[in-house]
Amino acid sequence: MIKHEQGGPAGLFLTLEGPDGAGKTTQARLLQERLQALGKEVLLVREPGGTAVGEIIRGLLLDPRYPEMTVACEVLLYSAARAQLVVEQIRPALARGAVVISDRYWDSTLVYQGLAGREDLAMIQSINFWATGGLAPHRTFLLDLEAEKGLLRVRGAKGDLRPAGGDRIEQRELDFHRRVRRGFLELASWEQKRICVIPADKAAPLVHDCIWEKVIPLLQ
Ligand code: Z5A
Repeated sequence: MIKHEQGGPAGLFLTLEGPDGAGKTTQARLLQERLQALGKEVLLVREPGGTAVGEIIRGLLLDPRYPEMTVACEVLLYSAARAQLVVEQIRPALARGAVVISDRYWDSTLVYQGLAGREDLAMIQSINFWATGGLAPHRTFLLDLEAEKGLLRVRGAKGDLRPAGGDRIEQRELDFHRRVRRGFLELASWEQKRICVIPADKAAPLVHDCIWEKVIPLLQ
């Protein structure tokens, strides 16, 4: 795995990862509220996006009009948005001593484009190391949920798992989303110290409790 500098100088860098619909955005907000209630400065960002340049790249990446986009092109665009986010938002916040919560980070590229997308993993690691200056999260919470359940959450309760509608990535086949789930678990097995696997198939407040239990020691 990437050899990296961890978390930056003063703050705490946390990331949330997992398949589509695992509840990352919900958990990021709950964690932000809990930390703010303790008086912590919290920066919540999402990937791709979080900067003016990054939001434009996000629009391009998710646009269903470009089904021809290659996986290599995706790697470069996600990493470009990340490079901008790290310099503009994440590093300054960490330097102030803030807690940074990122809704997805480089593990998503390693999994969606590498392990599930079958693009060169070592190359993705090198590009990301370069793009971020080697800035790794202190802790990553992997929300683990079966692909079918996550897609049902995202696509509504109609029980329809067919890849119609949704953004360019949501439209991919169920088999791809199953590889995403397996890919995240594989990554977690390689980096057990950094990546905590959180079962996400329970009510949101219960999932939050599991995450919070692991955050408390990091605040001390
Ligand atoms: N992508 C990539 O390929 N490579 C990369 O490097 C990066 C990203 C950074 C980002 O789109 C897409 O880009 C993503 C991966 C790819 N793939 N897709 N599509 P996005 O940001 O729009 O989507 P996302 O990050 O996958 O988020 P999401 O699918 O919208 O879901 P989520 O953030 O994990 O979940 P949520 O928004 O919190 O909740 C989804 C629904 O489930 C919502 O109705 C909630 O109320 C409900 N929910 C949440 N928690 C629960 C629990 N515990 N129980 C029941 N229902 C729940």
